[in-house]
Amino acid sequence: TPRTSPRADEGRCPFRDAASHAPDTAPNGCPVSPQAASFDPFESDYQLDPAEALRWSRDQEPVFYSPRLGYWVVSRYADVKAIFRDNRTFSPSIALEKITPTTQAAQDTLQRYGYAMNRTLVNEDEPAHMERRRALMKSFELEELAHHEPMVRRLTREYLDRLVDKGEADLVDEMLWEIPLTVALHFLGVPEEDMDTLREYSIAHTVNTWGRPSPDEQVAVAEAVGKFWQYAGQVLEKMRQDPAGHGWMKYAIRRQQELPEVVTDSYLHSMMMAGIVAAHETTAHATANMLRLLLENRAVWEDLCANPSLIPNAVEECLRLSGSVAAWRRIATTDTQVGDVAIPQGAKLLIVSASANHDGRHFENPDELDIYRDNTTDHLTFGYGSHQCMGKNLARLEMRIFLEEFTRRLPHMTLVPDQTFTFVPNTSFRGPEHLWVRWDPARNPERRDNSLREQGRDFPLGAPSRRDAEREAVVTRVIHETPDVIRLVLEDPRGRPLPRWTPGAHIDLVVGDITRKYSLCGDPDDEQRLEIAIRREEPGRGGSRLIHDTVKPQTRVRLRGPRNHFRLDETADGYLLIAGGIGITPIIAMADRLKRLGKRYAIHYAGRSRGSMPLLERLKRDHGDRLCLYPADEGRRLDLPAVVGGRGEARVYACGPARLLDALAALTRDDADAIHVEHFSASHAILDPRREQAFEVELSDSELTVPVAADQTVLQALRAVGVDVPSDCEEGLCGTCEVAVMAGEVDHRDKVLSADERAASRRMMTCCSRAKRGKLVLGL
Ligand code: FMN
Repeated sequence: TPRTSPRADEGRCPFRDAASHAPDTAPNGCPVSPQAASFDPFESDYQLDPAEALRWSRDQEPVFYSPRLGYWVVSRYADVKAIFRDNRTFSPSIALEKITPTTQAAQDTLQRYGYAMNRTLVNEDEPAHMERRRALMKSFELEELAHHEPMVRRLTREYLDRLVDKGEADLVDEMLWEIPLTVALHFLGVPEEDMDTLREYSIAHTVNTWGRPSPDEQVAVAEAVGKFWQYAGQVLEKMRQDPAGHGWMKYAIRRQQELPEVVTDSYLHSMMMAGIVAAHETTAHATANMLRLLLENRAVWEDLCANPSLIPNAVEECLRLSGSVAAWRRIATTDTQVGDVAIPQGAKLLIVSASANHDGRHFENPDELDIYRDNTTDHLTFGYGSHQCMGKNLARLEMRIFLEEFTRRLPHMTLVPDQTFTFVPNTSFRGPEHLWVRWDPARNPERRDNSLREQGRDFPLGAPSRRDAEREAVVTRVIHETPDVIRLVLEDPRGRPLPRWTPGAHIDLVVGDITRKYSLCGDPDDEQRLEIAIRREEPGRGGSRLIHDTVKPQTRVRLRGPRNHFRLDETADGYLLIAGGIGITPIIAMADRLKRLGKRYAIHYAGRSRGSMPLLERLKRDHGDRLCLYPADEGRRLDLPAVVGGRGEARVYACGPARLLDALAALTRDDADAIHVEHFSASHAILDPRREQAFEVELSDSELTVPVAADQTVLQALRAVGVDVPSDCEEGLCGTCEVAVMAGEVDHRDKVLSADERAASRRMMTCCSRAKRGKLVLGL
């Protein structure tokens, strides 16, 4: 049950003392901190860089009440995603409400135009939303989107033809608005005319809904919005007379004839207006942000010019780091909780995806542009869950083609230095109003080779696969730690920096056809090299044997990551680190970090014999006074109950064989929050079709029933019907593929959930867990 005011009740409110002088109190009774009181999304900090403007919040107060806005602001990845996922507790009905209340004069103006913007897909509750979404989804499927590709290509070439010999251009004015707008109109089936007027209308719609216009501006904005509304109505009427032919709106008109109570008149009119904006402004902004970011990171730009296959992942990484949709809105339908904070019914929430996308709790090196990042598609720029952006794959298609054409035809393009970027002030949509670039036309590659203009390549539609994000590395050293453990030192083949990482992180090592995870055990701040230690598992699946047998100094390998599912919480005072055998790899990195932070910690390290325990010499050298060793052949056994029983307030981090970790879980059942473990394998998570039964999962939001065959995981079954659930390890170890369980009995096979969480059965890992019997109902 939600608590009424947990922070105040439990003394956890960080501003409680200072707050006795705080002028404001949040609706849950908690005092408002000074930073929260001064937060203003219409000021330039947030406008220039929303993620940076909320860094303090991610670190200190991830959910806060903003008295200036009258909204709760949510800034961390897990919280933003959880809110997106639960569209019943957090209704989207306010998504298009005017964030600045309208003056009477503006209301009168809108009324004169008969403005009646109503429900559209973005601000509609269930069950109506899914019913409509399903009825209208077809045009967004990949096969349908493929029809737009030649047009996007042709338009991009034509616009570039006009520019290439000029040497300087404002890409926003000269290209980045018009192409997405033309594509949007084509997609909708609207005649391609009045482009300038539509651009003006769209900006007015943004300011009207998400901006803070002054009372005078409000009337002018209302005029433009009113005209936009009428325009949308007229176009719709024209289309109704001839609803045959291509285009989403025509399709919707035809669907209305079949499903009149699902696709209503008011709905069509609202969708027409919202669709014109949604389909182009976001893409125009996102492309401008992307080109700016890449040109500011020249080495990355050059990588893309040299290797266009990196483009799909680069687009995704730019959407993460500098997306065009910064924040979205929800309203609480009941008393609830976000993170630790009580949220009363009726509370309005501004969920800032731009901040979530920079959250180091989810993305390693969150502020760095890393086009090899393998979980970059986890970004929340397209939202998440059943309201996720329908046009996301059209946006991807356009952005990839833009980037591919620019890197091929104008690889020498640079940003005009010292330009000031300006933004239309609003909470949610973000892109520079102008983007000036320049280049020397004499150096245009197509002057030497005319065929270059035509050489564009296409990419598969949809999200990039994790394979697109593999980075090349070279093994520079192979060190024999013990008879069956080798330590590898990996470097970038061109001497470029490798990503930094946090203790507990691992990489995926790709050698030939196999991919295996290995924890990083070197120095996290060393950008020149990564280190991993690999134990040869003689009876294993063959991956570690292949690595031991084939990898030598100078061997080229590929890497994905780093990623971290075993994060060290640095806020505690004391730590108990427990490792068995090769499980020392993430633990040594944690010990290094705790030493650097000056924290209290002890390492308990068990193994068969000293000679079989990797990294022992370094541990003795760097952590000798904190180290307790338990080599079994010397008769020294780790007395887990005694060590864990005497931990006091210390946090426990453990990695090692399953029996060690299972014993630890049994000992600490009542304090699961203080125990953090990482398993290296989950043999029971591997599907054995001979022993399994088929069952069904019902998806409560989508009202779909999906059969799961005996030889299929839930994750595979969901993907087969187009339900996109992110995943990583697919062995029940990392927790990425978790979904909410609304009903049914789960046979949990993962290593992520605690005993209590299993018993409660509110969540499950779709990569391995199944139904015990009957059907499962999932919150998807
Ligand atoms: N195995 C190691 O030898 N060293 C490691 O540092 C290591 N780290 C891992 C980190 C994670 C997050 C996971 C899931 C597994 C880790 N493993 C590690 C296990 C390997 O990924 C792999 O399962 C093992 O080498 C056996 O592979 P094989 O059965 O193909 O031989």
